[in-house]
This record gives sequence, C-alpha cells and structure tokens, in this order.
Amino acid sequence: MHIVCVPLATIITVILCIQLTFTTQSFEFCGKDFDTAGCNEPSVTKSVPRYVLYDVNPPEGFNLRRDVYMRMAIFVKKLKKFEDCHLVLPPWGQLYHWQSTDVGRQDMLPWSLFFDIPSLRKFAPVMEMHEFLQEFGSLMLDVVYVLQHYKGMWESNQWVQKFEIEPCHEKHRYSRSENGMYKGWFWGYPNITATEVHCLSFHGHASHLKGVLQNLKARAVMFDHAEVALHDVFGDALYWKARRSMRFSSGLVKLAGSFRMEYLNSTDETDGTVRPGDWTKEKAHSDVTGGPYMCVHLRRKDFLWGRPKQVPSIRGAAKQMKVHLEQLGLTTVFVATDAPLEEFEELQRHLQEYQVLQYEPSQVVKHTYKDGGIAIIEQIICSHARFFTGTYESTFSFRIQEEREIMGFPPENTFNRLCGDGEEKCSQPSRWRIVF
Ligand code: GFB
Repeated sequence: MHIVCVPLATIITVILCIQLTFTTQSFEFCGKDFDTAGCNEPSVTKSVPRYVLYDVNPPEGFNLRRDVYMRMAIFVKKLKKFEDCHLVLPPWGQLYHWQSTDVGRQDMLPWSLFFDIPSLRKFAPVMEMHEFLQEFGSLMLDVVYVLQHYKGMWESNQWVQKFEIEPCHEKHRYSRSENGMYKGWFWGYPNITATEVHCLSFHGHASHLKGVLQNLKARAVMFDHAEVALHDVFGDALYWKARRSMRFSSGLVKLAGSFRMEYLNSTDETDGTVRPGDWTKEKAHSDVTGGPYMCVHLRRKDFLWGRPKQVPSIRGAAKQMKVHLEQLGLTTVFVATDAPLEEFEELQRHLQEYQVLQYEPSQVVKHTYKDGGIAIIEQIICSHARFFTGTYESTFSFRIQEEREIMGFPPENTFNRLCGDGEEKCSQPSRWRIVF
C-alpha cells in the first residue's frame, strides 16, 4: 500500500504519515475528524490531480441538481487551495421530468448544452465528463462513496459535523461483477466501473467532504447522493458568486432573446437588463424595470398531488393573474409551465381579454436543446419580466427568483407565488436577497 505524502511541516507529522502508509487499507481516509494531527495534508500532488465526481438522488429534478452543483463547486474551489483537483460535471440524463419522446436521447448530455463553461470555470475548476475520461485515461473510478444520513440524526439536538463508513441503510445502485469491479449507474456510461463502493454516513457541510479525501490516494473519487451534504453557508457572497457563475449557454440566451423581441416587445436595452459579459464584473443594484409583461411559473403535474393545498386550480390561477395584471397595467402574460396543453388552453379561456403566451419550440430547437433546454428558455424569459409570480416551493421558481436578484429587480416584483384555492392570504416566498 502506498500513500503519497507531500513534504510535511514537522517531524511528528512525517512519522504519522509513514505510520499511515502501513496501517491504511485501500482508499481509506483519515478518520471522522479530519482535523486530527496528520490528517491535514493533501494526498495528491500537482502532477497527480484529484478528480471529484458526484451524482444526485435519481428522482431529483434539474433545479435541485443545480443547487447540489453549487455545494460541490464551493467545496472543490476550497479544496483547490490544498491540492490539485477538478470537479467533474455529471452529465445530465434520464431525469424523471424529461418525458418528451420526440426530442431524441436525453442522456449523457454535457453541461455545455445548458451552461456557459468558461463562466463556471471563473468560479471553480470544473471539467466535462469527456474531458475527465481523456485526461484520467481510464474508465475505472477508484472509489464511490454513497452518502447517507446517519440513522436518528434528526432526533438528536447536537449539530456535529461527522462522517464514517457504515453498513448501507438502503440498497444502492452498484453491484460487484465477476471481475471484482463495481458496475452500476454512472451517468449512463455503460463502461465506467469503480474499484470500491462504500456507504458513508455523513452529516455536515459539503466542504467537510475534504476530510474524506485526507490521506486518500484515490484519484477519481465519486460522491453519490451528494445532496446529503449541505451548503457551507446558504446565501453568503461566495454562494452568490457560485450562483452568478451559472450563466446559461449562449444558444439558449439567444433563443430566449429572439422570443422576447418577437412576442413580448422586450430587449435588454429597453428593459434595462444589459449585463456585463463577465459575471465577476456585476454590481449590486435593484432598479431594473424588465419587459412589458408579467410571468407566471405554473407548476403542475407532480405538484398537484405533492402540494394540493398550495397549488391552485387553473381557474384559481387565472383569477390571481388577473388581479396582478390589472394592478400592473399590463396586458400580456408569459406562462412557463409543465401543464398539458388542455390546461394551458383552459387558462387562456379564463383570460380572454389578455394575451397569454407560452414558448413553443421548433422541432430543431427541441432536438438540439431537449426538455432541459426548453425549460431554461422559459426561465430566461420569466427572469426578464416586469413582475414574476411562481409556485410554492418549486426550485424551478426559486432559480428564476435568483436570476432576477442577480439582474437587479426590485424584490416586490420577484418574490411572489400563486396561492392555493383554499388559502386565504398565503405566505409569500422568503426574500433571499443577493449578497456581493
Ligand atoms: O426543476 P425542478 O427540480 O423543479 O423539477 P421543482 C421540475 C422539472 O419539471 C423541471 C419541468 O426541471 C422541468 O423539466 N418543469 C417544471 C417545467 N416547470 C416547468 C415549466 O414551467 N416549463 C417547463 N418547460 N418545464 C421538484 C423536483 O420540482 O419537485 C423534485 O426537483 C420533486 O425532484 C419535487 O419531484 C416534487 O422544484 O418544481
């Protein structure tokens, strides 16, 4: 067993490191407490970088996954100070909500389809899966840690960051094949395998994962169920930097821009939403007017049974939209929705005196950008509206609110949601204001 130890500051830690080379099993880490003496040194060197890979609980949707990315990007950005490392962007695919059958395959999609990679790289050292496979030169990951919550964790009042390998609480998606390697779900790549798979009970912030890597010689380390790790700090300036770096790919921005111009009389120049090309140059302000339309994110489908009290009927939504449109003196509403066509048409019937629009992609756009890209185009259009109202607890709505915070809309035109039919005066979303 060989562990790479970089020059250590004191003789004591050198001894500790040598001891570990004899006692550590394959890909074991230092221990529960990564601040233990001898556990604070990087385990890979400049010439031998580490690759951090991750995946998320399969049923989670696109916009919750974006949040998990931010936790991991902040973790790896901080880790970079200790060792040479990269965050491998998990290819998109097989999401529960992506149900269109006329858009071609919806798996193994690179991040560049949806996001601007140079912008992401201005925040954290990220790479696409194909770049990783080329650079790493192997299809065999060293180790997969399947994160899980500690049993009974929520019952104890003590908040202590900790982790340890424990028996798996639930069956995971990896199994050993005849050659001893683990096969399973690796973002749809059939040839990727892993040498080891462990369940890791974890409680803490994403950056606490650093402890798992201490004195670990494994170079390709995957964290599955990365959503178990929490944000280091929710809503601070670093959080918002990570968020601001998530600019959409230029193709999607252009498509949304054409729709705004053609149907909504909206351009960045007239709306006051011209942004610096480089997100690091953005400044705080909250005086943006936006285009002459209102946007509603009308989440349907699984939310109808998941949150029946807070999601209005189509009639109830139309009634609320009318009130807003009258107050705003607007005649056009753009609707971002996962509703079937019949529901959208019903909404139009309730609002006949208004122009009620939704985005209708061409076949080429659908094939190119797929369900994920169409949803982003709708989010971009909503982000530029004069007034936005979303759906209770939808991360799709939250991401629009964040985008509007970044662009500088007044909060009262952003942090709104539709109320359920039976809700008298419903509570409005928390105002998570941007911090620079
Ligand atoms: O994005 P998301 O995590 O938001 O998942 P929620 C919802 C998905 O449904 C989106 C589609 O990523 C889209 O694929 N979708 C939702 C939409 N609204 C629209 C829309 O207005 N237009 C278009 N084109 N597509 C959570 C899920 O959804 O809901 C969780 O993340 C779980 O996994 C929970 O299912 C109940 O936060 O709305």
